[in-house]
Amino acid sequence: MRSLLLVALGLILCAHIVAGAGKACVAKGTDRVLTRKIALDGALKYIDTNHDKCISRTEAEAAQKKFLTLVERAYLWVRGLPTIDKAMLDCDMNKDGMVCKEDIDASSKTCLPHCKAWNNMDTYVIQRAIKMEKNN
Ligand SMILES: [Ca+2]
Ligand SMILES: [Ca+2]
Repeated sequence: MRSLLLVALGLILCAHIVAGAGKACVAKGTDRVLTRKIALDGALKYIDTNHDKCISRTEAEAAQKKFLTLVERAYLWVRGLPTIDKAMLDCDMNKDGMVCKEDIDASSKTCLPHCKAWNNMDTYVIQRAIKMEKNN
């Protein structure tokens, strides 16, 4: 019964996404609700290593090395999928080389704009960081 309710919740959330009315979805393979804010808060928590509330290019590059395997990085490169250059272009709205709160607030249409992007941030950064924390 509980799983039926969760499936129903997921379908309702997905319908809202499709309709463009909602700003949440379900994390892939789970029953967790995922939003852009959750994905970006996680990114800040685990990528902003000097805790200045901004993500620099250096921090983004370090996160890519820390959280993605060599094979995953090669796959992104070969497939031409979003790179750090593209992420900075999409997210650093004032072009100062850092992604800070004001950039995040102003970039909802370009920086992690949809569920798939939130899921990628959740899967490849947040959940891996949580797992690394548990293993330490
Ligand atoms: Ca930082
Ligand atoms: Ca900026």
